[in-house]
Amino acid sequence: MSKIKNILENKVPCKSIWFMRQAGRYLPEFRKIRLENKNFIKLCLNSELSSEITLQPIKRFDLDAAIIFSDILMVPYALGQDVRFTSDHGPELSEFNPKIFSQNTNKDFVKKLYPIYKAIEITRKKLKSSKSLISFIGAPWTLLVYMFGLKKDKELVNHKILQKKTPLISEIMDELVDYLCLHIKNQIDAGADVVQIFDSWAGLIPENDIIKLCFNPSSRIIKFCRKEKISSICFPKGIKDKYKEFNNFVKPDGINIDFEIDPIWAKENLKNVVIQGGLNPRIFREPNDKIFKEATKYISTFKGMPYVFNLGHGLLPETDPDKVDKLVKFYRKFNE
Ligand code: 1CP
Repeated sequence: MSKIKNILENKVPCKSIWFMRQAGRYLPEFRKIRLENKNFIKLCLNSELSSEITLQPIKRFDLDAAIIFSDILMVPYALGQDVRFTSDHGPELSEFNPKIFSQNTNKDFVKKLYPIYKAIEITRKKLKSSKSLISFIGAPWTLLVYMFGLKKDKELVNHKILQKKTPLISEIMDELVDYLCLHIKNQIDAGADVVQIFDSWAGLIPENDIIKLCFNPSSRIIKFCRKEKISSICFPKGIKDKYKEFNNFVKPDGINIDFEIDPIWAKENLKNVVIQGGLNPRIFREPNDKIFKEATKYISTFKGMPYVFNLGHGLLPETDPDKVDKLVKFYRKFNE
């Protein structure tokens, strides 16, 4: 059993480290492949290259988990929306069409995503059994933000648009949960041993809607994982002290805290769950001693507990890989 699955399943205080968004943008070896593969969706659907990119950070830093190289927006793509990645504006999706959405079938959905499952299969064969292979999905709300174009820059579009679209959003959300569970199951069957659920835009949800748009759909997904004996980690980024209510309501195996959450508060308030992450990825802009000092805060707060060392959001594109390497070495030495 992989170290991280063991921590999640058996709540053992075992040392482990990986980073969100570890495979990609900041690595020169990724950028080289990316330069030769201008179409990002096609790159995600190239199983051999996806596997190679997944393993790049493992080769460099010998981390305890690999996260499969793919994207949360592969699901809207598989459900019939055009998805384009532009370097200046982030992802751009064609307008949501309810008619196209309703014509989707499980069979077509799985067929379109099959190269991801193949990439997982290839990668699992190349990874040591002690290393976890993490699969992921975007949480329904975060996917809907992209699918319906609900976000302009860092803010939610105005409440009127959201309210007008709410009945359709609720309807789509229910169906989306079913597709996401299917995608989780297929990734696990292909060889992944954990699923992480990224709700990167949970912090944008108006207070009155958080149960409907975040807690309920996440809870349905976690119930599915529990029924299928799949280890899960939720990341409801930006919901501040509602992390506690989220954890009590959704009950995932693991919860990734974001960098706004005080680790001591997390230790006191997030019970019956494995805590992961927290360190601000912006810390890599600082000199090494400051990085180590900040990392020590998390390591010592969660000492003796089943904690997975990670960040409070993904590695930023401008991160210096050498600093990541130094932090991994510091973490290993600290825990010797
Ligand atoms: O232009 C490029 O080279 C593409 C950059 C890129 C990469 C490397 C995108 C576009 N996605 C990815 C891979 C990716 N995305 C992974 C696998 C690699 C890894 O984690 O190691 C994962 C897990 C994601 C998840 C993802 N995609 C999230 C959730 C996590 C988060 O950072 O909040 C979100 C919101 C997306 C959407 C997305 N995909 C890509 C972009 C530019 C965006 C918008 C958000 C962003 O700027 O990251």
